[in-house]
Amino acid sequence: MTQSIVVQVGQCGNQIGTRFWDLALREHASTNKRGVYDESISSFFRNVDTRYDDPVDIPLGDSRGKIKSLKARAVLVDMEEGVVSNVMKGPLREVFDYKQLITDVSGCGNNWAVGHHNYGVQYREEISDTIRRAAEFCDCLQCFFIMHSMGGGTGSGLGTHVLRILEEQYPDVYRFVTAVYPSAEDDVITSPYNSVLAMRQLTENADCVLPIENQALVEIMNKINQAVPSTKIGKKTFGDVKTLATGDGGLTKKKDEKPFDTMNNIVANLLLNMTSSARFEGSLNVDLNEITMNLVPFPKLHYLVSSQAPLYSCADIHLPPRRLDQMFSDAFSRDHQLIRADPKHSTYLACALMVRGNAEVSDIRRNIERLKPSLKFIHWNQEGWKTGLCSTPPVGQQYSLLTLANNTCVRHTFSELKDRFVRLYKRKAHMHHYTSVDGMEAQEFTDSLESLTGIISEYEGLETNPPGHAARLPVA
Ligand SMILES: Nc1nc2c(ncn2[C@@H]2O[C@H](COP(=O)(O)OP(=O)(O)OP(=O)(O)O)[C@@H](O)[C@H]2O)c(=O)[nH]1
Ligand SMILES: [Mg+2]
Repeated sequence: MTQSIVVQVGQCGNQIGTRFWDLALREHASTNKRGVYDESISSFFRNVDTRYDDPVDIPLGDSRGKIKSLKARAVLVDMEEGVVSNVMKGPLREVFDYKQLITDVSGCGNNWAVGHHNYGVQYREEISDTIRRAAEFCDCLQCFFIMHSMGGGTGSGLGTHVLRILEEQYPDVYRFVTAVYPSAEDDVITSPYNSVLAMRQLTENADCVLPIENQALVEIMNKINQAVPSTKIGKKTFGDVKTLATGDGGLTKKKDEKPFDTMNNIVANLLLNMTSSARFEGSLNVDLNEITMNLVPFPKLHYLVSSQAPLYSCADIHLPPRRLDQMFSDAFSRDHQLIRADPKHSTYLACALMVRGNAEVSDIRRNIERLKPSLKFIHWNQEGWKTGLCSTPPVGQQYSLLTLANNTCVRHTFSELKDRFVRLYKRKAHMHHYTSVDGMEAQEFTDSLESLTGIISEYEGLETNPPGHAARLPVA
């Protein structure tokens, strides 16, 4: 079994990370009833119980005291103290030890350059050492999962500096990035700069990026709330409703929930589903390295659009039934995507279907055949499907589906971001905050814009090349 390390950077990265660890513990607690430290748990947790072969205490239900013997394979970085110190005061405090934390006091003030250049240089060694310590606890380190937002300063700036450190020091370990893109109404005025500067680094140094738009998360949440009104859940009008946005059964209780938690639970579920075959046995496992191998045909075009279904599940007859086939149809619809885009109207370069729970390979094949006529695959990869089946379903559900698509629709999200960047950049507004930072060159703005424009036009080129015409090959 291989292991992965999560590096969570900045407010958003740490808040999403916390939801991931909480829900991952919930999953292991529900499947590993005897509380034995096994290979499944070892992929993301290490055992600090010195009686190695004895059962360890996995935090089941309310027995919070028992968490002490498991530590997350995580590194928490934030240049403000608030979020990380809240984590260390909260119900998950025992999952991390202080040697895994790197914090400062002042934050990066929503400035990519401060995170990337100032703190990047200042904390480089400490970050390398902390990651090395986490890596030394692994027998076979396969992946890093880096989580951060694009719009602020720490996650986008220092997060992408961490990515460079990983690229230099662990060139053979896969780097998956979960990147939260700001919505147009974001309260960070400089978020287009931070996002575009960070994107150049993601394009250059990541193996695979899962872009997520906050606006898409809000829309998914609204859809869930419409279908499953929370007041009714409170009054127990419905049976045991499970939605992607609730974290019931985790260590965090309702009263401790933070504003972003419901949105972050959706992202945490994406990561749980993506890593399920690394964490559980399955009949048709998709190894994490197979994701990049199968879904990334050109090195820089490694942005994967994700979607999940069902958004909620409930045995109650008052809710529309969500049959297995419906789950496949839903996952391809616009309103299940984690970015605001419609993959059905664009071109697939490849697509992974990662199913968990009570389903057969034949169910997957049948649905591929059924959906195929409504989807446009690039002419040189008409059979570009990768399928996985993990027999362990998410907690409380019969089955779930995660799709990861390399689809040209992602260019619309990037074009919107580019427009917002250009609006500021053509007036050089706010630029002095960046260029006054040691190590930051004005040239980085032009280079980053050029890099983004390149990605957009490569995806565009693949969409407009009709079959039979020699495709303009993306630059490697
Ligand atoms: N989905 C989600 N988005 C978040 C969360 N926290 C912040 N954001 C978004 O992230 C962007 C701001 O980035 P932060 O992560 O707060 O910034 P940071 O990385 O801590 O950087 P600085 O505070 O500038 O040093 C905005 O677009 C916020 O809407 C979160 O927990 N979940
Ligand atoms: Mg912050």
